[in-house]
Amino acid sequence: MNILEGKLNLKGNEKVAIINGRFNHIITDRLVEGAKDAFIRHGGDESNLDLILVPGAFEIPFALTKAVESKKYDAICCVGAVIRGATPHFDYISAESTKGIATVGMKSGIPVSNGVLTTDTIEQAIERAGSKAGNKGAEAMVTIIEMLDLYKEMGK
Ligand code: INI
Repeated sequence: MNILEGKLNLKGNEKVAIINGRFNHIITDRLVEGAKDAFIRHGGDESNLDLILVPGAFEIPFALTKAVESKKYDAICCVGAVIRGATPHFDYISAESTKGIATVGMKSGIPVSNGVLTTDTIEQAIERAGSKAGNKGAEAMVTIIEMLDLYKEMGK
């Protein structure tokens, strides 16, 4: 059986963007740090890493569309933090962000990952931004690194 599975090595010439929804920036700054650290640790060159900042998770799919259209990037990692409040706003923002990233990502032809946290509490977000439950920004970066290599193996 031939197994196709991406490895976690970058060559150093890959152009990658992180798109960060700044809302809840105390959390999202940590996700960006995690993503950047993972990029460099896996062989990426920091000068090939762009950080695109948008106001909140809702705006991520719009910036993602522009970033894909620019054809500047080999892969794009999205991060943000949507934390439940007292109103239904959380449901609208998290649904639109998730759906938008998936829709644009699927049509993009390049690896796109979703590192947007959707949590009930700020404590849950902190746990996922570099403490008890790891760093979802780093995980989202590792995901696009693996997918980049898989696409190569698949003959992209
Ligand atoms: N944006 C977030 O990224 N996280 C949130 O928790 C959040 N809440 O709770 O309101 C949030 N709202 C802003 C939203 O993303 C848009 O920037 C805003 O609606 C303007 O379009």
